[in-house]
Amino acid sequence: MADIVLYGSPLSPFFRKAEFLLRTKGVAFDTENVPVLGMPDWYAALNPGRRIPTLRDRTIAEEGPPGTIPDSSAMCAFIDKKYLGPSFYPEDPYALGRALWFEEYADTDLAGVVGSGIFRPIMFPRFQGKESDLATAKATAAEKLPEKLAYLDGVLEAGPFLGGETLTIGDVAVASVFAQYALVAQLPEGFPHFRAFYERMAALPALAENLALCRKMLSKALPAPLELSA
Ligand SMILES: N[C@@H](CCC(=O)N[C@@H](CS)C(=O)NCC(=O)O)C(=O)O
Repeated sequence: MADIVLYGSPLSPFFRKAEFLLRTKGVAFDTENVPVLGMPDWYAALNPGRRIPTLRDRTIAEEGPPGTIPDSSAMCAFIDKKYLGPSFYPEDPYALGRALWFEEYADTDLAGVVGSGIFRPIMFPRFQGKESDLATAKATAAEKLPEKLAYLDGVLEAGPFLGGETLTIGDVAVASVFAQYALVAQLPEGFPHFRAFYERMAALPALAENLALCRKMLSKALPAPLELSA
């Protein structure tokens, strides 16, 4: 049994972000499946907002709320401080502030568009054997996504990562959230710096392993990513 448990689903971008840090640092962890649709009642005691993921450190407590951290940003900071290996939080104050800004931007602005506006309308009906709400997904892709990608593309003109030369928590968060789009839709035209960034991140084993599992989990409901610009 590993010291760390991640409750949630690999399909959650926030779970994916924490998983990326654990995998990169070589930390063994167990997962306990808590789906976003149909969360069990016991889970509310661990995560008062009833959101996934939640992390447990079994060295602190093996059950109940003690030992748990019910937010991905909080658990990533915990993982980074507790375990050796590459740090995702720059020492330099400005670089740290920028890294946390990109994490926040990913988890709120980008996740709102990509998760609520594209992944959910495509996948949630399919999980229940219904048709995707393609009209919502296409409208979001056409009207809301370009502004977000244009911003990130502009930042990435200056270097391979959002903060320049070094990979930070901001890059992990943006790639983890954008993966929600890439899992269900073909990559949009344009935004060459962002596209190169995403493809570089998606090739890293810590993300590639998650994506392979997610594709397998989605394959029955969605055999191939959709073309949203048609
Ligand atoms: N700030 C939280 C956000 C977590 C979150 O919103 N998770 C989504 C799934 S990806 C969720 O559980 N939503 C609950 C729902 O839609 O009912 C974190 O970073 O962990």
